[in-house]
Amino acid sequence: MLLYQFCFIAFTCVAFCREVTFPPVSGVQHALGYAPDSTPNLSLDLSTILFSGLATYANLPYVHCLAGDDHPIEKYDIAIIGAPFDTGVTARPGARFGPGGIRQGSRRIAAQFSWSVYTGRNYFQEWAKVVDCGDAPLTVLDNTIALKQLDKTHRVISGRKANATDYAVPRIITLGGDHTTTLSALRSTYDHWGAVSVIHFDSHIDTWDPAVLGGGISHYAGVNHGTFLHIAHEEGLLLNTSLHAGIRAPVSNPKYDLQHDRACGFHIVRARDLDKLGMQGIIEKLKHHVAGTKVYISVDIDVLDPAFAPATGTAEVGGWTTRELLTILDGLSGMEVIGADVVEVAPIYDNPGETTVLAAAEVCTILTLTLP
Ligand SMILES: *[C@@H]1O[C@H](CO)[C@@H](O)[C@H](O)[C@H]1NC(C)=O
Ligand SMILES: *[C@@H]1O[C@H](CO)[C@@H](O)[C@H](O)[C@H]1NC(C)=O
Ligand SMILES: *[C@@H]1O[C@H](CO)[C@@H](O)[C@H](O)[C@H]1NC(C)=O
Ligand SMILES: [Mn+2]
Repeated sequence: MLLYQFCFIAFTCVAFCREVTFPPVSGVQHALGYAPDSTPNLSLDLSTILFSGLATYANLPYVHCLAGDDHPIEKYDIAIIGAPFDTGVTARPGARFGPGGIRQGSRRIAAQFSWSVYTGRNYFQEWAKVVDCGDAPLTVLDNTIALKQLDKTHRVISGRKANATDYAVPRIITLGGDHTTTLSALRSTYDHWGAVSVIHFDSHIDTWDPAVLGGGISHYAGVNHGTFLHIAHEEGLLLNTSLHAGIRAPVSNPKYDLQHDRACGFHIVRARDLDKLGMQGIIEKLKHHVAGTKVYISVDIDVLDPAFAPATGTAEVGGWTTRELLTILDGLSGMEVIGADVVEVAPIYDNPGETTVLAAAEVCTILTLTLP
């Protein structure tokens, strides 16, 4: 009897179950990029699907920018390069995984879907060909060698002919990495463009004299994420029209540190100055201060409050919100920006919602547009 019932149920199911057809996954994803008046192509064409394959920044094409001379590669105008280096950090390590984290945070960003509702512009479809060059190969065991490898990475990537004719050489946006990595970028911009004004978004001044921060231990220890701007000044890479934005971390010696900061060519806009000046006031102050000079924009993600960017090496409370930073960065377009970075992203401290890497990915998108 039992056997009979079982056979009956099995038979009726074969005979009467609905045939459920799920739409092919490629069809659903294709529809994201379709014009409103066309019908999605539900074939199984897998060749043009977004959000799959390996993660490049913003689904941009990967180019092996560090290939040897015998290996011809596509031309580009703006190169994204990861700098997985975090042994110059003075607190929490982990920014060596920053480039991968920022790419993960950018999975939903794509050229075909990037028209800004604020500016009406598409960060990836203007004059420039933007590509992701992957990460620089940096040894994790020797800072001196790693920074020389990063210097050379910048030389090779910026040493090629740009795709567009207006600019002779490509420009670079670095994904850090701790802030020490900005030193290599500034050496490279100096080679092509001379000394620059740095607009340095950070909660810390990062101009500490190596004699104060690390150099008392060894010369080697004096090259770190809190001294790189001192070293850049010493090497003559900076104009005295540089400034910090978002500063709030305490200093170790108010007289010496701040005087020294001015001697390195910096003016300070503090985090709470935003409360008085408003965002437009901050934008005008930054633009006015660097007017007429070539500009490098460096964004330490710790400029944001830890509520918006917990995943960083030296978090400081009382910072700007993500929206405030994005508005200020949008306001900086139109200057002559010759390079940029977003650094100090240490994904291990991020939350399950990926708050920090999402913010860093969006910052990088706007930086792409500030390069005119
Ligand atoms: C749909 O894509 C397939 C594979 O690329 C192509 O052969 C076919 O012509 C496309 N159909 C339409 C209506 O565009
Ligand atoms: C790159 O250069 C080629 C040849 O000049 C041009 O056709 C193409 O539009 C350029 N690409 C971009 C994205 O500017
Ligand atoms: C900045 O440098 C310029 C040119 O070298 C010089 O004329 C000017 O006095 C300097 N300004 C400050 C504040 O040091
Ligand atoms: Mn910093």
